[in-house]
Amino acid sequence: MGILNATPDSFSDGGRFNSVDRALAAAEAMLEAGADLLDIGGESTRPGATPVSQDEELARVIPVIEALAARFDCPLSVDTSTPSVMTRAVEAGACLINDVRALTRPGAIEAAAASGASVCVMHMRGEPGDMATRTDYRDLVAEVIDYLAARLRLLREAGIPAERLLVDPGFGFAKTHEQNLELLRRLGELSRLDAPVLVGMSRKRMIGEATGQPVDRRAVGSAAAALLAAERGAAVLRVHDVEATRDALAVWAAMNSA
Ligand code: 9MG
Repeated sequence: MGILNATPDSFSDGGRFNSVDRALAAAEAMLEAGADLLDIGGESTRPGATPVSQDEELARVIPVIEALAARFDCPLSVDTSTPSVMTRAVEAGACLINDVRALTRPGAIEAAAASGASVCVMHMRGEPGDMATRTDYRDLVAEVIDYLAARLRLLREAGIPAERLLVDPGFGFAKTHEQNLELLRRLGELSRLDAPVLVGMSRKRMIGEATGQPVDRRAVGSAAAALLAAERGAAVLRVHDVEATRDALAVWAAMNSA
């Protein structure tokens, strides 16, 4: 899953991709590099990022999804927590709703269920602005699994079929560096949820802390983390650096088939 930010304040692309033409060019490059799916978001989840209004989010995301759907035959995902954006994005061509707030906003479950799209629910505590202070867990992995299991139950009860649901443990969301590493080490335990696991560690602080590299030099560390996640059963890898990730996975696949 290639990350396509339609946000002027995105921490890792510097806002270079906030026009439709630039989004198309970035999408083409990611697809050539081997992306199977593109995730388009109009609001940064980085702590301290400026919140955007619903109208602004729609204006950023919908033209990009429409243009991508017209140009490429590639599944599209919308990264949003806003019900109206979910509805409009699916009408425009998205087939997956990627919600870091796990459909907790009022009306989100109804919008997602009515859209017919698949849904990825992520574990987080609080909001990006306060999540750094909410890292006290008794058993991190057990609590992440319990939270995701409860969301899956609720969404199935709301009429979203199990085969349309994905889960994400939320690397970097209300987790310390050590907790992120524990989550990665124990990622295989999420198989208990019986849903495909999506992970996003690309260029995040946990990669910076492990490698000592600034955000624009984290491609190798991010690819290593993606490979470790894939080995532990992750089905979808949300990444900025598609080529580096594909190469890391190709080495693993070659070893497995030798
Ligand atoms: C939007 N976004 C930022 N980080 C993410 C992550 O780790 N997972 C998912 N599903 N979305 C994310």
